[in-house]
Amino acid sequence: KSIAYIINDSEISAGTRGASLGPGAMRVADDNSGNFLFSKYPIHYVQTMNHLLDRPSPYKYGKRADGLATVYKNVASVVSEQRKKNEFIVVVAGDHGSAGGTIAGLKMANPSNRLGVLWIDAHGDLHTPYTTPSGNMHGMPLATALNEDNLESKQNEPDTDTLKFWNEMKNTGNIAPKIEAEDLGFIGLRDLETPEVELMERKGIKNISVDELRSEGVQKIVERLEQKYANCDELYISFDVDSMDPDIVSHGTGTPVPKGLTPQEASELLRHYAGHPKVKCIEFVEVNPCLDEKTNHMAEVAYYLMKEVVETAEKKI
Ligand code: DIR
Ligand code: MN
Ligand code: MN
Ligand code: MN
Repeated sequence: KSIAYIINDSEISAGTRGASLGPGAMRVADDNSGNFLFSKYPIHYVQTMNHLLDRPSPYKYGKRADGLATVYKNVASVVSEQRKKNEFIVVVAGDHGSAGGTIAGLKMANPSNRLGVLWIDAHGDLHTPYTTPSGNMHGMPLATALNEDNLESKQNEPDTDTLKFWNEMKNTGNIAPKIEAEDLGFIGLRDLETPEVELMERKGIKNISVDELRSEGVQKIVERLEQKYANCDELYISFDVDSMDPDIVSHGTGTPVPKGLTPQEASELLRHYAGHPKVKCIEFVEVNPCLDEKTNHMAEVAYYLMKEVVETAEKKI
């Protein structure tokens, strides 16, 4: 039992280009630091569909849904294979859209495991083609995991092709849903649209705000979450770097939102979960070096967090 890196340069589901360069920028940070952490364990690559970015997508309410359905299958199969070997998995991906495929892969490896998800993000990523304000599918991965259309908050009339691919994503691995709403937790949300808020209210899904985390302290928060995930067999942590404060991490991400976590708060959280016996996979997404106001700074911060995760996980494997 060891550690497996999964690198997934997919960026077909963000509204701004450049997130496919995030994993590479983190490898540059590794190289510059002299740690060569990426050479320490095997890297498994996910086949992207990034060539679809070279033309406009015909799917208005789920842009490049055709490609993302394929990416879901690709990432799910790589994740599932490593998870079956009981490796501790570190996923470094482009935009967040493919994370629904990561969740599918974990569930496919152990279908009888009750899987919990902790989503650290400025955004809820709970949209569906029926509710999306942008058509960008990085706003939708959690709805695929929950097998949720959110018709109760319907805003759009998606076409049948979009819905065909959407249904494929929800059914990746022929398991739907992958997770239950009660096993989903959020930290850091501060940019939600009404359909997401309504879905969270209907399902009782809660967010721990940046202020709450700061006033209570990370240790209190993780104790609270311990009870929430008590009945889960396995836990997946998805870390969107836009959870962090853009002023501190030099806006190096596609959809920055003010007043986020400090890198120190992120570090405390991630180190806790990297050492947690139920956590089998941690994912880093949405580093965009094209947008960084300070050369490669976000990638360096994300790389440092990943390094702490790897070094902490090494003690438990
Ligand atoms: C917004 C932004 N909720 C959307 N979502 C982002 O377009 O669906 N997710 N940035 O990461
Ligand atoms: Mn996200
Ligand atoms: Mn986000
Ligand atoms: Mn917004």
